[in-house]
Amino acid sequence: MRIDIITIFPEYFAPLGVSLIGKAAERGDIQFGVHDLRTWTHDAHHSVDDAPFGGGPGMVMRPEPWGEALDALIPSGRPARLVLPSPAGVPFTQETATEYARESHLVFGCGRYEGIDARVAAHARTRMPVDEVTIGDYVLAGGEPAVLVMIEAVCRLLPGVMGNADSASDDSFGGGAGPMAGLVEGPAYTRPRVWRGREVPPVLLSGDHGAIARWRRDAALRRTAANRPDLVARLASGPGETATARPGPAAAERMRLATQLDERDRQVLSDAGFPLSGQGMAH
Ligand code: JAH
Repeated sequence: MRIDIITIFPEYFAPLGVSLIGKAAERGDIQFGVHDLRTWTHDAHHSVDDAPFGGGPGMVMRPEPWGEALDALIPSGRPARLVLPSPAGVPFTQETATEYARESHLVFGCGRYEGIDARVAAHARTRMPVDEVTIGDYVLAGGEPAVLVMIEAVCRLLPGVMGNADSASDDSFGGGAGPMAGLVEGPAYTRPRVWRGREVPPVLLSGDHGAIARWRRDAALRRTAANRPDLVARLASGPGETATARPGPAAAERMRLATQLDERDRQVLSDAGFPLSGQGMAH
């Protein structure tokens, strides 16, 4: 996979040389290009921003350097996706990461100030897919940390990048169609069996794989109920119950998740303070 990054702070991306992603880059499994946007300025001050039309606070990134950068980095006729982090974007999720991991060329554009002149994304959309994405509901000073986050989430899914090939597939949100789909991970334990008077749950030492799987699912359900009521709402409701702006894959996903809740799951959730209405459910 090739990944290009356009930023006014190239030094911000030094961490891409570290750890498993750094090793993958050394092997050539990922090719990174980190580019200073000021390369494509022509004035003496290498200016990248200007005052907003219509007034208001702050500055906006000028379109001309962005246009030249994208022209230089994205060959026409070869597939590439442009990703622009923005607090106004669509949520970047594990599903987005799996889609990006299938791409051959990702280009990340890091905005600063009040964002990039909107004509840059509009023009780029005539050439390639362009995603404006958010990694969460908070405002950063620029897109750089969001790009590091997305690169980590995508690259750990590439074949051969992670040390353990199957640990990428069944962790929190990674379960896809697996038994833990829609749940966060439960707690994990290692040696010693007793630490500061605290024992590892005995079922994990029992060798009873069925009992261990059921215990882990109960623990995951309880932790999801405590920490992520939004995820429990998706698990517990069928496709007809949650209002959405427009019908889409979300409805089918909720149906699949809802039908995966068995009677024991419903009891665990009920005990955790989520009485399930039964509305629109099979039982
Ligand atoms: C802030 C350009 N979803 C996190 C996120 C992503 C990008 C930005 N903020 C938050 C941002 C200022 C300028 C992008």
